[in-house]
Amino acid sequence: MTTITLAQGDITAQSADAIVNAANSSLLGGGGVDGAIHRRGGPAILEECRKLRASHYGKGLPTGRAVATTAGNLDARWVIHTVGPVWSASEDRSGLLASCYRESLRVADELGARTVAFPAISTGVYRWPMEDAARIALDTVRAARTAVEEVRFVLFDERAFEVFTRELG
Ligand code: AR6
Repeated sequence: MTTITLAQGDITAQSADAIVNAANSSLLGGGGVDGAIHRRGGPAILEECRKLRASHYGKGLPTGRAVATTAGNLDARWVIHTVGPVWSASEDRSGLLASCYRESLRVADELGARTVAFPAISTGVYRWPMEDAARIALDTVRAARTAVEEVRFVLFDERAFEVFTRELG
């Protein structure tokens, strides 16, 4: 039985077995959550990401997939990097957004993580509307078959926190 909890603030200040990063395919860093995780987590994370690029993910991590690295100096054992889809008004990419949550939980299960903190993937630089993103995130986690005991959504601002609170029902 997975419990879904909500928190407001900076995901890099959370304590969890795994913290999920809203990365891009390059795995080499960026802004938003990604920038914050690499800043606070330190260079060990980037070092492992570079190794992944040099081995299994030469072309980068595809959208909707997930892969784990060390969490460096974060208060977690692992960072699970996943690549959300860029929002499109003309194309329905919600399957890819759902896949980010499903694949991240699959990786979490492989690792034996019991608590996982997620940001609202794709709702920043990738412009996904918050209501829709919250619904997809919550529906996907509720439907997932996983041994993860707590899925914690860490929402950066008050509005995102309110939207998730409403959608959680
Ligand atoms: N903790 C929690 N949530 C945060 C934090 C934080 N420290 N910082 C931002 N958010 P984004 P995306 C919220 O842009 O849309 C990067 O450059 C933010 O308000 O981090 O998936 C990557 O390298 C928003 O609600 O991720 C990619 O290129 C949510 O986290 C690209 O951005 C996601 O915003 C990925 O874009």
